[in-house]
Amino acid sequence: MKILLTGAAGSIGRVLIPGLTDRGHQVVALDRVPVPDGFDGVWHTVDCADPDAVAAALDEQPLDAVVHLAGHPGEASLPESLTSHVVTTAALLDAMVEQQIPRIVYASSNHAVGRTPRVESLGEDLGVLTRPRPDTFYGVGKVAAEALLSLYVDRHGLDAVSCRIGSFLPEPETVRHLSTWLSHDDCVRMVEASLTTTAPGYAVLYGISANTRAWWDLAAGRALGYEPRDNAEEFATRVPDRPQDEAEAAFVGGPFAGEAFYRPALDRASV
Ligand code: 15L
Repeated sequence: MKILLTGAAGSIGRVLIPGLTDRGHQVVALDRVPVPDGFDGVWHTVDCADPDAVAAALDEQPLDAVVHLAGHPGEASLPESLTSHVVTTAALLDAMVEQQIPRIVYASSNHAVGRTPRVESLGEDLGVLTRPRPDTFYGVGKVAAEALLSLYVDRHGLDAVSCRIGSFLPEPETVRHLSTWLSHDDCVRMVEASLTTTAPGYAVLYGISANTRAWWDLAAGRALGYEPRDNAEEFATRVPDRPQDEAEAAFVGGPFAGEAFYRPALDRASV
């Protein structure tokens, strides 16, 4: 497949570009930062929040799909979060409709449901039908971007898969990560399955590895062909206990659900 990948310079992009290329896909990179030294493919330096620039970049080559990773990976004000996650997704979707690009795989986040108390899901992993329950304005942005994808699927017949990614890291570093970890190799498997599964319409999956202590249900991902092979448990003896582990297990979003992340939605000039 020929795939346009946004957020190419980010941590997930830097893993997916070689990972998808090794699996025979042709990746066109897009990021707002200039092409890094040594990159030898096609790179568009574009801010995804600029609809004209996005449309022009997508128009430069025929594409089979978009993988949308671009967006600030942490908490910000509500307007910043909406621009980073919703406006960028809208710019891509409008260009995809115009240019008849049929599929998008979206890097959503576990923080779309991060305020779900762990106690409610004990004994039963959280499924994709649970209500959106963001833990931050970041999570609100992800929920809203997922809603926008669903609208474009219904209106225009696109295929869209929202991958609610857990903790994408080379290896788990905290006790929470033993539940939420997504390995680099499993991330490539997840995105490839989302790109190639037959006619998903609008679908959601949890982007985690096959962790023994998983909090989220992998059934929806498996139904789309995502078969994770790694397990955070292999690293458990290397993960130190920390005083905040218990608090981080209260809500599935971990620290993002805590009071340290409470802030006003809007920045005011007078404050
Ligand atoms: C995410 O979605 C964030 O981008 C990342 O910073 C981590 O907080 C991760 O989730 C996580 O939940 O560990």
